[in-house]
Amino acid sequence: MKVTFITGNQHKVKEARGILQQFNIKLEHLDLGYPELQGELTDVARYGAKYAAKQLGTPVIVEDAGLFIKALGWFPGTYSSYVQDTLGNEGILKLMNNVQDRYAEFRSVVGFAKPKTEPEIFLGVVGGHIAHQEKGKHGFAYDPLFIPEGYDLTFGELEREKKNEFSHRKRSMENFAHWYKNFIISRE
Ligand code: ITT
Repeated sequence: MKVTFITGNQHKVKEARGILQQFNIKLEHLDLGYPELQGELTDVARYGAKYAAKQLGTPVIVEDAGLFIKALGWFPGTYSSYVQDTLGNEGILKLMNNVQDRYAEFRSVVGFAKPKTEPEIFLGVVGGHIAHQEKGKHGFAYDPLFIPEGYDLTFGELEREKKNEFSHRKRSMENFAHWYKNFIISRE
């Protein structure tokens, strides 16, 4: 059983492969590029999956993710890519200077589409806190800032296998995998 993952982010591919292999789903990777709307993660994933499936003529998944910080009105949220490339983690830490409520969520939405049907979407969320400084060399982007609930370490300090046990991506990909298995079986 396999599926094609459209993304420009190699870190996501490595994480998703680790997660989906537990469901015996082989992930093929293609950096096709797709127009990313500015909007809700679900809309971006829906549109991206539909667009890529049409272009390729095969079923695909895409995934849109972001870091949502409560005290900042859930910023950077859907602006996570732009903010990572401009303010970066140092900029986020400055915005969080003297902020007591450091609650944040990583959210992930997987979009699955076939060329001729409407897309399906699958959500995953993990709660946690923004650290007072960057920590750790694992993971990517916002990982050194994010301390998942129940832990004293950031995602940046966790090995990929550990992050993969309970991350936002684990949860969205797992939701997708359960659905996909039933979907494939129901067509056999
Ligand atoms: P795509 O090609 O799949 O869109 P992307 O890197 O642009 O890859 P997103 O738009 O989904 O990915 O992510 C928005 C930002 O959040 C971007 O800067 C990512 O690097 C970052 N991000 C996404 N998932 C993350 C994770 O698990 N840990 C840390 N940062 C993450």
